[in-house]
Amino acid sequence: MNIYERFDPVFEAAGAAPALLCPGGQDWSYARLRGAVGRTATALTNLGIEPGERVLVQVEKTPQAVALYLACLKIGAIYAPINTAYTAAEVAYFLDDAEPALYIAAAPYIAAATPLATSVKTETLDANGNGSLAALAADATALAETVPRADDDTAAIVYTSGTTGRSKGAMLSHANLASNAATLCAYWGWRDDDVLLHALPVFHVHGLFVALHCAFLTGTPTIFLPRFDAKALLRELPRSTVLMGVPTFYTRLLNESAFNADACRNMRLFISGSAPLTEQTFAAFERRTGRRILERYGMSETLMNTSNPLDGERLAGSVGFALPGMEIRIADAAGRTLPADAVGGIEVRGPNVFKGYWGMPEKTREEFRADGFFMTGDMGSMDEEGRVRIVGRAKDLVISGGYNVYPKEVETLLDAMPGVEESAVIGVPHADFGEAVVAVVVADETVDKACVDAFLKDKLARYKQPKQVVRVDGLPRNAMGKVQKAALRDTYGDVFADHAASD
Ligand code: MLC
Ligand code: AMP
Repeated sequence: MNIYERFDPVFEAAGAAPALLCPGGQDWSYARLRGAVGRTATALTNLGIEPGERVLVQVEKTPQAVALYLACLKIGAIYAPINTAYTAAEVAYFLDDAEPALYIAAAPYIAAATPLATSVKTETLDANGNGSLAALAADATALAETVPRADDDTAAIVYTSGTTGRSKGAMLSHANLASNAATLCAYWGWRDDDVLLHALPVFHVHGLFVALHCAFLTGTPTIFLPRFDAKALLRELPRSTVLMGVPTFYTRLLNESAFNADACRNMRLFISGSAPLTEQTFAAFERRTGRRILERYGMSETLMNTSNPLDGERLAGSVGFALPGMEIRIADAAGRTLPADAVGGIEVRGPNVFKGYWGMPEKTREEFRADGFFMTGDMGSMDEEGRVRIVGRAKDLVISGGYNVYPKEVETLLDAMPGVEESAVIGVPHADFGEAVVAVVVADETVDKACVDAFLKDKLARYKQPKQVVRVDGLPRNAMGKVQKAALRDTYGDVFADHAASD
C-alpha cells in the first residue's frame, strides 16, 4: 500500500488542527497541508512525472518542502532528497546516478549544478517556499486519488556515502517506511496531545521519516524550526512534549544556562540518535533536568533498529533493545551468532530493512547474508537481556554532528591536491560535533589548513572539509601496507582539546 494512503485519512480527520507550527511564519493546519499536497501532486503529474520516476530534491526546510515530499509519495514517484550543503560538483553525481525525471532546488543551485550533469528537467523551490513549482501548484486543482503502490515499491532513495567514496542510494519501500513509523509510534507511546519539536534537517531519515511520520500517523502538531538553534529551542520547549535530535543538540542545549528542569517541564521525551551519545552527556543531561535521554539506533538503510524503552530503564552507553518485529544478531565474520556480551558485527533483519542500493546490485549482495540479514558495518555487543551496545565501526566512517563523512571521498580529493603526496582522513573527538574531520597529510610546506580549505571549497560540502590539517613525514602502515588509522587517532586524538575547554 502507498504510505500516503495511511496519512491522508489522518490529515482529513485532523482538518483545522495544526500540522506545522512555524515560528516567525505562517502556521499550517492539516487541511492546508493536505491541500498543498494535492495541488503539488497535480503540478508534478502535469510536468509528466510518472510513478517510479525519481524526483531529486535539494531544498531548504519549509512547509512547501514537506508538501513536495508527500506529493511525490501520493503520485508514486520516488523521492530522493539531498543535503543543501552539497556543492555543484557533488550534486552533479546525484543527477547522473539517480537519473531523475525532475530536479527541484533553489534557482542558484540549479544554475550551478545542471551544466555539470546529464540534462534534466528542473523546477525551483526557494528558501521562502516560493518558486516555479509553488507557482504551478498554486494554479492547480488538488489531485484526489493516491496512486496505488505495492508494499515493496520504492518510496524514497536516501543517499548514504560508500566506503569507496561513491554515494549509494538506499531504496526504501512504502512498507519499510510504514512499518517503522507504526512501530516507533507505538514503542514511544505517541499521544494525541504530543507536540513534536523539530529542528533536524529533512533530507535525512532522522528528520524526514523518524520524526515527521510519528506526527503524521497521529495528526499531532510539529513545531517546525528551519534549523537547530539552541535559543529557539529554549523558547519552544515549554509548548513541546517530544524532541528528537542528534547528540550535538543535547550538548549545545547543556551549554545554555537557561536550560534546566523548569525549561523541560512540559516535555515527556528527549530522543537521541544518528551518532553515539556519550555517557558524559547522558549523565550531565540527567543531572541538569532530572530526565534520561532515550537513545535509539538506526541508519539510512534500515530506518530504526533498536531503542531504549519508554517505561523501562534507559541506560547510558546502550542503544536499547531490538524494536518489535526486528531481529538483531551480533555475528562473527562468517555470520555466526556470537554469545552474549561478545563484540562482533551488528546484523539486522526485519520489515524496516531496505530493498537494496539503487543501480548497485553487486554492492547490495555484498552487504546481505544469504539468510537475509543486513550487515550494518557497526560493531557491538548484546547482553543476556537483549540490550545492544555499539562499540565502534568496521566501516571507515566519521560521524560529525550526525552527518556522515566517508574518509575515502576526502582522501581522494586531497591526494589530487598540488603539494600532497598522500593523505589519511580520521575522526577525532570534538566537544561540539562528537567527532570532527582531521586530515593527516604527507605534503610539502605549502600545504596548510587555509590552502586545503581553498582547494576543497567548490568540491566538497563544508561539513566534510577537515577542521584541522596535520602535516607529517609519513603515514603509519601495517605489514600489509594499510594505513593504521587507529594509531593516527591515538596520536592526534587531542587536537581539539582546547576547543573542548572553551566550550
Ligand atoms: C555544520 N558544520 C558542520 C556540521 N554542521 N561541521 C561538521 N559537522 C557538522 N554536522 C559546519 C558549518 O558548515 C560551519 O562551518 C560550522 O560547522 C558551524 O556551523 P553551525 O552554524 O554551527 O552549524 P549548525 O547549523 O549549527 O549545524 C550543526 C548541527 C547540524 C549539528 C545542528 O549539523 C545538524 O543539524 N545535524 C544533524 C544531522 C542529521 O540530521 N543527521 C541524521 C542522519 S540520519 P564554518 O567553518 O563555515 O563556520 C542517520 C540515521 C539515524 O544518521 O540513525 O538517524
Ligand atoms: P546514516 O548512514 O547517515 O544513516 O548513519 C547511520 C550510522 O549512524 C549507523 O550505521 C551508526 O554507525 C550511526 N548511528 C546511528 N545511531 C547511532 C547511535 N545511537 N549510536 C551510535 N551510532 C549511531
